[in-house]
Amino acid sequence: MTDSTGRIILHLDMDSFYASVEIRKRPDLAGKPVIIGADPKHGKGRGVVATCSYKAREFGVRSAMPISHAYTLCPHAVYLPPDFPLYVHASADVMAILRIPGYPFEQVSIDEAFLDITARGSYPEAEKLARHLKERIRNELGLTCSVGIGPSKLVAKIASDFHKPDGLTVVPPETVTGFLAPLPVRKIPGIGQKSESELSGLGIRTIGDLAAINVQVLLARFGKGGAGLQELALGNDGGIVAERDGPRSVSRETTFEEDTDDPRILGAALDELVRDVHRTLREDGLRFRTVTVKVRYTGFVTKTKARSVSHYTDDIKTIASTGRSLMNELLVDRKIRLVGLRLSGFETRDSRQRTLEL
Ligand code: TTP
Ligand code: CA
Repeated sequence: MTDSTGRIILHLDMDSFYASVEIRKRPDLAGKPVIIGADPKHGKGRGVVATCSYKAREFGVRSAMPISHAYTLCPHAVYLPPDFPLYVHASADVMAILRIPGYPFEQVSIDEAFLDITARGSYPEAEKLARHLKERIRNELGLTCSVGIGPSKLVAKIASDFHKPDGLTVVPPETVTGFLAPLPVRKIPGIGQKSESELSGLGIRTIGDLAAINVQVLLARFGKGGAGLQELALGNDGGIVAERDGPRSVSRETTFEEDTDDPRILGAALDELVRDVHRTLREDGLRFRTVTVKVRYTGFVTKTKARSVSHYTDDIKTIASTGRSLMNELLVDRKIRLVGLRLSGFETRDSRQRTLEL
């Protein structure tokens, strides 16, 4: 693990991204509950919420919630289908503002990026830059974002989430421990529901609890990973900010109108996902090694299975046959609500270069 002393990392995350981009297009929606996702069909809709405006969040609506549930919480919201090309375009505009010569940059998702701004020299100077970036995004793009600044990617990311929307949270090194201590362990990226309940079983609820516990307890419970967990609680993730070589995965999923175990419907749905991910793969000039199939059964239990092929490829037949066989392995005596397909393990430019040189 590298020493994070002396680094200044900025993390920027757009506020209610898809919803904000839609509201920018239709200013009459400002201040209203706006929900982006599947068609709610008056409460009978079957897909999920992609995101929603902060007004809709006041009603309890959240990303990934079934759209039917969102409808019961907020029937009078404005429901819009996602317009991905519009969001990709808006994302590119944001990232163009963040790519500043001299500062290492890393886009993490459609609406999030890190900048290593150590070269600013001090936290007050870093804060000035953050204000400047927020202003440019507001004035030039008509969008708001939340920014966190800290000595590691981890602290910066937790800080950007601390005040949302339109927040700015600066956590200089000497304040890291105090900042993290009261937060629930769930705030650490990578700690999900499962780890949270395991930690809770050890009496660990806050990041401060996790930082303070005897590391032997963590080692006994989590093996070698236990020490890493405690490092995270201290704000050290060792990660550097480095531009990634394109997207890390391409995925699509589809929710059925009615839960089904009909092999023809399942097969046709998978075929369509295969064509869809393959098109994106070709458009982006990517070659993959790993195929993952996700199946959500009646009752929302979700399982995934992944398989890697021996060579990088962009062959549609490989996607189709690997996808089919993974889906067959996931078929049990239960109806299926959703099928998803993901390609990952993309060839980097470096490895492509090496292949060409051989
Ligand atoms: P997030 O940054 O997680 O959420 P957000 O930008 O909508 O809201 P916040 O202000 O809390 O950051 O995700 C970015 C976009 O990714 C989001 O606008 C829509 C999409 N998304 C989904 O499609 N499904 C999901 O489950 C999540 C979490 C996000
Ligand atoms: Ca966001």
